[in-house]
Amino acid sequence: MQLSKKQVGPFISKLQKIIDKKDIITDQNTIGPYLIDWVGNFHGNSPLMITPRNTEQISKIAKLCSTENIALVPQGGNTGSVAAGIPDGEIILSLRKMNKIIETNPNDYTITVQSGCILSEIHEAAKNVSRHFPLSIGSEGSCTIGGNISTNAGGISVLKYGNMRDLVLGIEVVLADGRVVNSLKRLRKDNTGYAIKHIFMGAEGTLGIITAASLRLFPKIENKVTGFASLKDLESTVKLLETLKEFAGDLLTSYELIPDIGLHIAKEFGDNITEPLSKREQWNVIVEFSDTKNNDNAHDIMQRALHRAIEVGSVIDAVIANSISQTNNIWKIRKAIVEHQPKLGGEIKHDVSVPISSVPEFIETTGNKLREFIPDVRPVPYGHIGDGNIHYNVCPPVNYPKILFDEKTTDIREIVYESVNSFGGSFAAEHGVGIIKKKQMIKYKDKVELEIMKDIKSLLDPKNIINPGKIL
Ligand code: 2HG
Ligand code: ZN
Repeated sequence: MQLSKKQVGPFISKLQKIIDKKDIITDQNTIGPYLIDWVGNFHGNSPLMITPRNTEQISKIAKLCSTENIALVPQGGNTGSVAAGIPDGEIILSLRKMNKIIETNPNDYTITVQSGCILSEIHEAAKNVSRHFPLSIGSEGSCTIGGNISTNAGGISVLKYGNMRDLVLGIEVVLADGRVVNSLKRLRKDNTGYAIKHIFMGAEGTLGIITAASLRLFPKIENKVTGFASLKDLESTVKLLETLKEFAGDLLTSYELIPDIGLHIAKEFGDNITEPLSKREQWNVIVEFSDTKNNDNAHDIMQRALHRAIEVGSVIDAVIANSISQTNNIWKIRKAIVEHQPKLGGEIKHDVSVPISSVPEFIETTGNKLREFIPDVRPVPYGHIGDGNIHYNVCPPVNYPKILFDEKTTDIREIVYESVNSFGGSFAAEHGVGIIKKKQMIKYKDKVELEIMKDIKSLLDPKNIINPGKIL
């Protein structure tokens, strides 16, 4: 399955009949960065990286690998956090050079792209035709759309626009035997049996290599309004969300939880961040409205909604940014938490979701259980509370020995995931399963669903050559 040292040379000769020499890389220094996942926890190895430029080449490569029984790992921008794109001796098939915008159709509100396109480039291409592509995630400057689709990425706009899955109209995929699923249709309605495209979304590259996709576009956003509110208690996050939905409906795009420890991280380690409110409270949210009209409407509605929330007592204090620098400052807090959290002496990540109304109780209960296990442990639950997806990351108590904390990782994970499960939640909300969460897959995934997944995998990839060892 993996390429032995002896096999590398003859295999390269065969590859050279399909792709250019310069798209075949064996230099370990060049391959190095593609062997480490974004979190830095997982170090893989690979004798070879190839960077094909079109679907036809990928189809021939898959066929060759299938015949020769050689496994490959598709990789996009390598920004994932569950090591789904990291090889363990397999070849890396990088999609980076498949980066063309194939066509934009503003009248149909669609864009068709190759899978190696960087997300922010798709944002720009949409803007250029007065449209909006809404997937918004921290790594948008380097992640690729193929990876976004393969992991069914989420981010800060799911509340309004849905997950990546909801933004894909059509897809082109190369299967393990080299066949190409050509379903790049730009249709919003297509009831022709099973929705095959959906099995490749969230499959983390285990069922085929996504080579292109047709995506939904939306009207261009002309005005964004960002607010920051401190809340009476955790329960009030749900109440404020209700008020905002009632006042603003579809204008509400993001609703992100920021705990006081998040503000502490941002202030302590972030780049010149000012706290938006004069008094730091335990629970806070960032609220964003986006409007297709450039007038005061969104701002006025946010002001009225926040006033109402203060009147009913769910919000203690709030501010609406009135300049770009104030807006940036608020979002810098959010980014600083992601970046600087490990500086609290380590961090154990949990990307989980529970029903929105259960989020407060889930956060409280899980915190209590963790504190029973390690007194003064520091949970940092933050993120996409508007859709029930919390990054329930856990940091050690102040001055706690790192080795001791690392030793407790398995127990901490167990506490968090058991708690998630007891609330009917998911142990993998938006980052996927990869290698990191395979144990939880066996423990928590519905048994029959798991069987069907295995059946689909062996149907589409009987020799187990595409991203073996991931998810299942
Ligand atoms: C985010 O929401 C990312 O910024 C990363 O999903 C979250 O792992 C994390 O802490
Ligand atoms: Zn997230």
